[in-house]
Amino acid sequence: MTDFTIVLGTRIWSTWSMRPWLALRRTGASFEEVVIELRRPDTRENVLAVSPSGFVPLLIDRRSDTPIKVWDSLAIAEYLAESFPEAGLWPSDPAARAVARSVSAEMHSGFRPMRMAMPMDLFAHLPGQGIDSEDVAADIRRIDQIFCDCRTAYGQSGPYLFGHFTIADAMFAPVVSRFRTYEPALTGIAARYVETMLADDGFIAWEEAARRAL
Ligand SMILES: N[C@@H](CCC(=O)N[C@@H](CS)C(=O)NCC(=O)O)C(=O)O
Repeated sequence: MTDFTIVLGTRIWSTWSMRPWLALRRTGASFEEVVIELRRPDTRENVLAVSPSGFVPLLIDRRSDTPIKVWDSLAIAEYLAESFPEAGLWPSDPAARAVARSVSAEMHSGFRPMRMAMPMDLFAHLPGQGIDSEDVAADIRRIDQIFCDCRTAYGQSGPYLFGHFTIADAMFAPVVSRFRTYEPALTGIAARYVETMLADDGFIAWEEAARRAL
């Protein structure tokens, strides 16, 4: 048995599972996965059997005698950053780190209109659909601004939001998938960042696993 198990929801839909999975993969730790199929009659029962919140993702850390359970995507990402400081899951510069935490929290708690109107469906291609209200358009504009601001201010050392891959990239990865599916108009810097994430090893590995499960 490996030190870590991550419990995920169906890969094509589960944005909240994708985020900490990408962060966990970046740590280089070996881990097992349990996938609970969403949108089934027994989903709730199956999730509640392992997760106290009734939601996935959930991380189980068995490195000590008493396994530690961590639930909620951002809490898992924070736990991994603390457990694997060498993975650089947050930027080392305090100012950059503060912004990375802020945009990650903004993603975690916000963009509800966009999330509702443009659900992640990993392999779907629905250009123009979902972008049906000013609230959705405002969310897209704000995300475009985040991508541009982070890339411009902090992204000089590499292609990710803060140069190297951080939790902020993991938090926005499902948005990148949505942007590929629904094709909203983006500014140049944001569009290039989307291309970077679509070519990311972890993103591709997530897609390959999702495809195998179809
Ligand atoms: N705030 C939570 C949200 C988790 C969440 O909504 N997970 C969904 C799957 S993506 C879930 O577990 N749904 C349970 C169900 O469908 O019964 C997080 O960030 O992890």
